[in-house]
Amino acid sequence: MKKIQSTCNLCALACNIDFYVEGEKIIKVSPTKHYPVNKGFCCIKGLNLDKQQTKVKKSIYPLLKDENGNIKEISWEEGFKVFVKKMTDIQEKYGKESVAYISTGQMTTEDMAILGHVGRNYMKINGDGNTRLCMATSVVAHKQTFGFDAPPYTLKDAELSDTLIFIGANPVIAHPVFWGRIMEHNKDANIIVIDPRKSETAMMANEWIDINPKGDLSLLYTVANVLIENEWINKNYIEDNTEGFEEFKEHVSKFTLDTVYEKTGISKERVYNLAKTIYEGKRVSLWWTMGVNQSYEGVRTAQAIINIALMTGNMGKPGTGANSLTGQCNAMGSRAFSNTSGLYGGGDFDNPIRRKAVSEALEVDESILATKPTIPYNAIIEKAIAGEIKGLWILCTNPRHSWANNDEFRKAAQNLEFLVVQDIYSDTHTAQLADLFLPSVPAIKKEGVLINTERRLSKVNPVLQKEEGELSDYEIIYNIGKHLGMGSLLDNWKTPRDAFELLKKCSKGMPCDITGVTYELLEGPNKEGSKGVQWPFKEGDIISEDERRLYEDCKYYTPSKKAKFHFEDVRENPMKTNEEYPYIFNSGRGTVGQWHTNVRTREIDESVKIYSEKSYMFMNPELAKELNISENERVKVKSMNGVCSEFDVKISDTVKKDHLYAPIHYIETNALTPSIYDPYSKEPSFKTVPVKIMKK
Ligand SMILES: Nc1nc2c(c(=O)[nH]1)N[C@H]1C(S)=C(S)[C@@H](COP(=O)(O)OP(=O)(O)OC[C@H]3O[C@@H](n4cnc5c(=O)[nH]c(N)nc54)[C@H](O)[C@@H]3O)O[C@H]1N2
Ligand SMILES: Nc1nc2c(c(=O)[nH]1)N[C@H]1C(S)=C(S)[C@@H](COP(=O)(O)OP(=O)(O)OC[C@H]3O[C@@H](n4cnc5c(=O)[nH]c(N)nc54)[C@H](O)[C@@H]3O)O[C@H]1N2
Ligand code: SF4
Ligand SMILES: [Mo]
Repeated sequence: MKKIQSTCNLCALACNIDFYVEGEKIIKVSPTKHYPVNKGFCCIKGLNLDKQQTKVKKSIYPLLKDENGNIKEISWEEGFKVFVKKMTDIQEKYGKESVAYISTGQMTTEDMAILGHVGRNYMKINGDGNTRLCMATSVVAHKQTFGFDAPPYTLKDAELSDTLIFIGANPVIAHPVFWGRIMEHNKDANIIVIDPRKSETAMMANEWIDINPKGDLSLLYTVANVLIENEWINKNYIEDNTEGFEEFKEHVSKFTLDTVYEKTGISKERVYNLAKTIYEGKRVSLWWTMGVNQSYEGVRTAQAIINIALMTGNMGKPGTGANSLTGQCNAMGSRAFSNTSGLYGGGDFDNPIRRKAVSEALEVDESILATKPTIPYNAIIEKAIAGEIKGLWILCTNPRHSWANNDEFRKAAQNLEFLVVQDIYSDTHTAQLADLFLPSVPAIKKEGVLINTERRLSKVNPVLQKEEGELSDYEIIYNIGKHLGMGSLLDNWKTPRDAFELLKKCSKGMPCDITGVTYELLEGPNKEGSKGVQWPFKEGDIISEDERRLYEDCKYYTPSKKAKFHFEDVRENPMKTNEEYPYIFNSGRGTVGQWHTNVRTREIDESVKIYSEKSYMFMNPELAKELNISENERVKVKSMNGVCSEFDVKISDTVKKDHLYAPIHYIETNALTPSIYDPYSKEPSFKTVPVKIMKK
């Protein structure tokens, strides 16, 4: 029996799992004991990583839809030819940018890199990721404030904090192993949760701050003002390591305790106490996720969190930080190495120094490199609806379900001349719309690197061998490149290992320098096995500690080396409740055992047994009484975007009287969410939708 250590490719913790394999059968799955992230624990999703393509029928060969809608299996060779013919015909007829792709934070770094090379560099097309729905806000916030998309923390910081503040984050459900570490190693910490809903994490916390939806920016500015007025700030840190504080101080002076209740629903005493708690904490860490990022003012809200950490000196020290938790296993890989919003390794497409460095690393002429950032996800969908984009390639994401106002994706697909979906399942809502379906093997048969939420690189190793005819994402994309005629442009890209070596070279001298990381290091240099490696890790660096944080030297990546305070006036919610649409519909993760569009997790028996088959939403008992709605009654919910969806009602006091909460794992949820985005990050404002309820 062989033991193969690999990485869970679901959530952003990227736990390591040991697979015991006999022949071509996985006999046992157990969380890796020595791996610093999960130390012998994992959640039900990781434990069932072997259950992919087991219950649900898999395809090995491409599927092509003919004019009559009939689907037939074709050979790979034919599949590549059809792809290339259709996409190049469209480009010739309507221009290069009439084709685009949408990818993911769930493929390996090497997959994303070669996709960026084929799509962005060679085809000269736009290509965004589902990370736009998720981390785009944090990316922009980090870039503007720190000068680079570099989150400061290591996960251990949560164990070392005496005060942990979670803002719009529900790690009990979304990052369960991380939460487990806090419960095991930091029981006495003061844990505060800011969430309009009594989430599972709020239930476990010392204090639940039951904020009005999107009251966060007003709350955070008021807290900042109280900290300043009481001189509860770290003047030395501010002076030495930041810029823009005086302007920020002036800005927040308008946010007084007298008006905070009406803006946030939190009393002035509680807001004062929150500021005092931050002041009194010795090691304060602030953690945020989608309750912050998915907002029409997400970037400024994320920066308001960072500002509090900066002004109190809670940065770069154990147990501190303004810490954005990522969602998908490789969101960090896509951020630094996908060639979508910046060059490989970071840096703008128009930065001549970076262009030279990257073209030398890739051994290509500078003219090959993409010249501008991609247009964002929403623009790709809008252009498809408008008929400007005619060919679309979707990889490892399920937008017919997960995109905001998701019927818009159906409309977009309808208008396309050619939709290609590359997935491990051919029956997803998106794959069902495809003209050409390209089946990839799941990660259990793939090789590559994932970068987790604390910037830790770890390796996905093939636990099972591919069957005859099966291809990995890397091989599919590589072959498309070959059939497109890339020729010698693919010479340095033959395998994932080749791609990784190129990315290392591109990262040289950048904040995310990984020149010292090798596949061998990630496979485990000693008997114990791999512990992963956090970036930066330069050539010649040695691993002395399992956990490393950034900004310990107080040097940021801006030209002045100082972090910059960013702030702005609080915006009105572009979609406010009114008499006709009086309730706020919130959405997010439902259970630990369900993953996003529930494509992969439907294969986990233990999870299927406990979750509801039908879409449901939580409703407060008082509202249920007022509307005369009983438990499990199916009701219609209509949103301001004009769409109607149905949900079973689960009566629960975890939601406030005029709020509703629905898990995202059902396609009904995103039928209701609006096409509203943060102006800087273009991340959808998923979480607050005015709706009305109609009895059936
Ligand atoms: N089991 C499971 N785990 C997952 C995933 C999954 O699908 N299933 N997905 C992964 C991914 S990709 C991601 S991005 C993460 C997401 O992880 P989280 O962001 O922690 O999860 P969500 O449930 O989307 O949202 C968190 C909380 O934001 C709150 N919220 C809504 N509006 C507001 C607001 O205005 N202000 C504040 N302060 N809070 C608000 C919601 O009530 C919710 O409790 O989870 C990852 N982990
Ligand atoms: N209302 C609302 N909507 C949301 C959110 C919310 O909080 N509220 N959250 C948003 C967030 S944060 C996210 S990240 C998105 C997630 O949304 P999606 O990315 O659409 O969700 P997934 O179900 O993870 O889809 C991944 C797809 O990739 C396939 N896949 C898995 N492994 C592989 C592989 O190795 N190769 C290939 N080619 N395919 C593979 C799976 O079968 C699945 O079809 O949803 C967003 N939508
Ligand atoms: S906590 Fe996340 S990374 Fe760990 S096993 Fe569960 S889904 Fe996988
Ligand atoms: Mo996400």
